[in-house]
Amino acid sequence: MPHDDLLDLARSIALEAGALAKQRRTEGVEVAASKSSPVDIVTEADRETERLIRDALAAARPADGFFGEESGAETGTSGLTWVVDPIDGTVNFLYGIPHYAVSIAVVEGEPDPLTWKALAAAVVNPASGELFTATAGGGAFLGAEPIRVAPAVELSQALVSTGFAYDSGERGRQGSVVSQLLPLVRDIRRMGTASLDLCFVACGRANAYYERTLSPWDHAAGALIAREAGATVKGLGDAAPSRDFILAAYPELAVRLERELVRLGV
Ligand code: LIP
Repeated sequence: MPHDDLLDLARSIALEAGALAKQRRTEGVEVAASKSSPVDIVTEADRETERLIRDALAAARPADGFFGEESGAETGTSGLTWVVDPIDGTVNFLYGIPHYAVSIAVVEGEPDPLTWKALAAAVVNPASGELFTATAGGGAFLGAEPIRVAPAVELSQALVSTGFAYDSGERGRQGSVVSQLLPLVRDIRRMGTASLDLCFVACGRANAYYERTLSPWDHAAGALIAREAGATVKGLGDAAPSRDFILAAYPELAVRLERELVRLGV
């Protein structure tokens, strides 16, 4: 299939980086610094894992660009950029909650989620050993098994995942929206790792996921995996997913959920 070479590289590096993150978790994790707010933290393992990924990609594909959470962006000359969250779900990782991921995607075009075309993606949860992958037009997989979104359900029967910003003011506003959504759906899940939230929609472990204020590296890989599994993955209206908003769900449910969220003031 097209892009299998890119997928093989993403997969192998994600597994190697995941093994490093898991090792560092067993050795003990401490906060190295805070970023946008006192609760937006980075650990030394985040930085070390991104260095491993960045060095491996530079060795294998030196002409490609890089766009990572911890070490920033570097433009390449190949037209391809690797979008990397070395440890997505950093707070889960810090607390020893076994639900965090290495997320690696390669995109074509400018490294802008509003315009890029994702070509290949790998998301690995080192704690569970689960590896989600996809290529554009090649389908989505959990390990070697093809995955598909859950069939359409009524909004009242939908298990909906979401997440919250690191900014306390924005969290208050997001809490108001989710408290109004809660009685309208089956239930809410807040798992703490956007890339896995998107992969869970892809394999039917949740009916829908939405969030605001994500960074590009949080959703670059998971969005391709969910889309290749049959989900609608979108922003508000006709927009592509971005920091402003992302929603992933079975197509008919995506329409109903977005309409309700807009009514609730998302
Ligand atoms: C996290 C996302 C999560 C969101 C958190 C945070 P990080 O990314 O995966 O969905 O709710 O606020 O943004 O910071 O762990 O890479």
